[in-house]
Amino acid sequence: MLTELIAVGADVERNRASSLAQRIIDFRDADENPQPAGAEDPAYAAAGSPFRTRGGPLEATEDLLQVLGFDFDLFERLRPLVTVHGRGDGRVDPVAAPLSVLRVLAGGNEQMASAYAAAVSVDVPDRYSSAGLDGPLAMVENPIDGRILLRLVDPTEIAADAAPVLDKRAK
Ligand SMILES: [Ca+2]
Repeated sequence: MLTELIAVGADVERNRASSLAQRIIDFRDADENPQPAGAEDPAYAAAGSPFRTRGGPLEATEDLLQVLGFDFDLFERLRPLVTVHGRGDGRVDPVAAPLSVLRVLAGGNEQMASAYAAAVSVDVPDRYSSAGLDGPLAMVENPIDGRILLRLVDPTEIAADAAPVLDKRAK
């Protein structure tokens, strides 16, 4: 899903997006075993990068710039979509995310993507913010294997009286 976000959100060719996604995972995970198309410290050294993998969560969106292969142009395209919070949870900003990105994150479910797009344009952000979330799209790290997952948080999980537009969504 992270690959999809990079590919669609930043308009990056899919193989490159997959590699970048794997490098983000390697940047964060504690091991030194690179993903198939990822990069651990030896690759950073070989590429002449001044940075090394963190072995921990991203602390700021700008940390993406330390990941091998990310440049400022790519960062600028991704920044509106991804925010990084104190404990390493990145969340897609649904207000900034275009429908094409929402569609990807909804697993191709056009109806769900449209419902979320409509929801964030109404008053749902207040509900998420009162629940400590920035929006319905949460990027979370699987604590077991460190994989980064994206999931949609159903507004009805947060407030029983979600925006009327969401009532139209098929259950
Ligand atoms: Ca690794």
